[in-house]
Amino acid sequence: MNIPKEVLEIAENIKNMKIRGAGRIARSAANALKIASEKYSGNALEEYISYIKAVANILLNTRPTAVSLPNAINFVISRLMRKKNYISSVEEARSIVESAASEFITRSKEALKLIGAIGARRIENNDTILTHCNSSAALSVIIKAYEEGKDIRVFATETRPKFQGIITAKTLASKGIDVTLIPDSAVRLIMKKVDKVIVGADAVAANGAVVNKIGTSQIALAAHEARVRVFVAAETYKFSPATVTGELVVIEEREPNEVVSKTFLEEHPKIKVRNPAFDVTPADYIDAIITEKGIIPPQAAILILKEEYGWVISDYLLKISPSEEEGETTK
Ligand code: RI2
Repeated sequence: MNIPKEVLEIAENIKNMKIRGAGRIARSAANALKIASEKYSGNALEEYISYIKAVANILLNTRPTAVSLPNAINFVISRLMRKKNYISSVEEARSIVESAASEFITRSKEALKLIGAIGARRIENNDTILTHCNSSAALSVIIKAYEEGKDIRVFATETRPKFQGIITAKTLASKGIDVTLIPDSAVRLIMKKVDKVIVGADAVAANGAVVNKIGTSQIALAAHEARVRVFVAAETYKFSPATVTGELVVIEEREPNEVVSKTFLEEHPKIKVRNPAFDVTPADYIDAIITEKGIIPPQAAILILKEEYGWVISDYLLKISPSEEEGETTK
């Protein structure tokens, strides 16, 4: 069964960052599964399941860091696999996949709104906020606070090398919010004027560490030094169940030509260029994580993981320490 071209296009656009932002990546992946399911033309159940799993694998291999991507795919695939023994037709399987994908997309959009409403309560009149990169979750908080009538100012970092901060600045300006774009290197100087830092997340680990756009940890360090509070806005599907068993989040390293031109690289073959896309901010430098379920201290990330992914975590734990009973059955 061929993979539909629309699905391959979504995968390619996630890879080349035409589709970007952890939440949007997750919704696009769910949508790609839905499209793949709708376009399946066969009528063999086992073949349909292998086809959907193949599509899931293509999507999983696009970008490694944002855990929202595997969580979104798991949300859909796990529903299919749990009911696998009770369904007998492709039609039933398709309806499970397609409704799970739609449910994920709806929940994700609702989560963004809730984060805005919950997070905005922490913004005070006259606050000056600093944000980094382009996070829909962080923007939801800032925009909601403004819509509630709070007089706020925002500093948006450019976010080299891909300048997503420009999207943030344009979005805020279009809403009428007072926004100033600054180079990433100006953060420590500007921090003196900042009341709160609000950023998004690509992954939240079980120990409360936050993986977000490269530069976030430097910002958190500067905020810590200046006693400025740091808030992370993140939907619960950005929490990483694999980290419960000590797995580390893979930090994506992108092409050097995002940092300097291809010509520069050719002309200076002795200059090495690195382009890590994310960094890790330890829980100690984060005051709170704003989720759609409420605001938590980063140290409580494990509670969210237990609540949202209890069953996934037990699967991981079983894999690393098979029970005696299981050990015997594999002999
Ligand atoms: P939302 C982005 O990654 C940024 O790191 C941003 O903070 C994070 O995803 C979360 O974005 P990239 O795709 O889901 O630009 O809040 O590499 O929109």
